[in-house]
Amino acid sequence: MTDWTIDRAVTELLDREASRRDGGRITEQWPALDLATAYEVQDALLRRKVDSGETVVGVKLGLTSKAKQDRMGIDSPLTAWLTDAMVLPAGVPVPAEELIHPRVEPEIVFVLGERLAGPGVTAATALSAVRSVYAGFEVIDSRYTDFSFALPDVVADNASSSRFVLGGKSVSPGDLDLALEACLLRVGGTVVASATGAAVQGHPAEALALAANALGKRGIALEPGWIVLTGGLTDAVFVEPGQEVSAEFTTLGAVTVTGG
Ligand code: 0L1
Ligand code: MG
Repeated sequence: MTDWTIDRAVTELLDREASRRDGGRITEQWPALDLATAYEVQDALLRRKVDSGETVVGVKLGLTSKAKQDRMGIDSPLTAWLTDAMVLPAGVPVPAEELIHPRVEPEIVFVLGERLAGPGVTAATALSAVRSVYAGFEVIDSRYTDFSFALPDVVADNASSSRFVLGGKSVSPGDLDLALEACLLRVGGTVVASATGAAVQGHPAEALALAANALGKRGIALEPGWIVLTGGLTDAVFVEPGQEVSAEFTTLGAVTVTGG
């Protein structure tokens, strides 16, 4: 018999976020926390954020690339929520004083022009719903010590979501080959990693289809105007105070974040 509930898990994770405190895996204390229940925790956590004034602006995928899956030791992609409070305006440093142990990762980002509802969404239908494509950085900040978690833990924790920033250039999806779109990740001017869009499920539109179909199973559609982060192309990197981390894409241009 456990005294853990969905409500208690939400309270614990939100308290860790607010007090900048990491902690152990919830699954250590609540081994019966399965994936379906973890998504219920994630949705309940979103409801608390919405009740406190935040607005849903889209969804993110996580663990869609081998680089991320190998680093985290989990080979299943996942979905989570994006809210307006997670938007980091271009040029604003990562707010380290509000976060626990932020890392940043480059991503290909979609903005939808049309509604997308699974099941049965293919990469081709998914791409036809995309209005524009951006380069982006996600700032992740796990509420677990050392980013150490099992799949239900990270799903419950809204996939380590914290902030995200979009590059300044909007590209129509028909104007680039997203599988071949290359990204160079630089920390303080030194290239530390590189990838192409194919790193994300073979093509970022496959990731978008995956999100539409996974959310469709829960009766949720992706709405026009929503932002979709398709998942880290490379492993995430720490960003030191004052340090610049940039991702330079072939067609999408460059996006930069600075450590706060
Ligand atoms: O984009 C991503 O793959 C983020 C995954 C979230 C889990 C994590 O790396 O903390
Ligand atoms: Mg990410």
